[in-house]
Amino acid sequence: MLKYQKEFIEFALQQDVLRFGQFTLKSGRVSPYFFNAGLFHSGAALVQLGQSYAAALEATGWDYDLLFGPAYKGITLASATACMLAEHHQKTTPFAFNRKEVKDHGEGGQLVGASMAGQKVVIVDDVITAGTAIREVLPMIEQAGGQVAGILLALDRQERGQGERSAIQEVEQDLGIPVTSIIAMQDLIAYIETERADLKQVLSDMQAYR
Ligand code: OMP
Repeated sequence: MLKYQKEFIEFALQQDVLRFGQFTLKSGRVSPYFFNAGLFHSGAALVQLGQSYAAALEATGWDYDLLFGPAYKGITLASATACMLAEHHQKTTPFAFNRKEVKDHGEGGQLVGASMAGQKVVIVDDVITAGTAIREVLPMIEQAGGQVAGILLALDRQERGQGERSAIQEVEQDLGIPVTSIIAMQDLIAYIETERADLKQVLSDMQAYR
């Protein structure tokens, strides 16, 4: 595990973003942990979160032009990442996001921010479980003339998608889109195993769920 990954896990625990217990997911699965990126809700938290996303994106070496944040949570995630790419990596990265409701007055439309036409786009989102949310976003980018160059996540839950493979494998193999994340479930398990002797029950619940 890399230093920024360990720091990210500790930060998420400290902010209550990462919690252990019993949670029903969007997919209907009952999970022993939940990651709520909406609880990164201070300027200081967004700075740290943006730094972690920027570090994970830099580690990929992907060729991209623009970040896209799916409404609602992705909007702050993509903005924070763009800020930290500028601050720490000297990159003037444009970003765009969507509205959930189409605006029929003023500038109108569903997309806000930099134009995606002819651009290689990295989607910045919080979590992929079964892959439903991310699949809804892809047509929007294509219709705007963008080409999806990758998906950047905070957490890869490493769960089954629509079939036998993991949701991420499905996206990578079927859609040809690379996916990266700041941490994956295996990092969480490794962290608890090595750093948190006090969380024995959580560890066995996590291993059983995995
Ligand atoms: P899928 O659409 O099944 O990939 O689930 C992704 C979405 O589930 C995320 O965008 C969240 O809205 C939500 N989610 C979390 O935020 N954190 C979790 O730990 C798990 C989920 C989830 O419901 O699976």
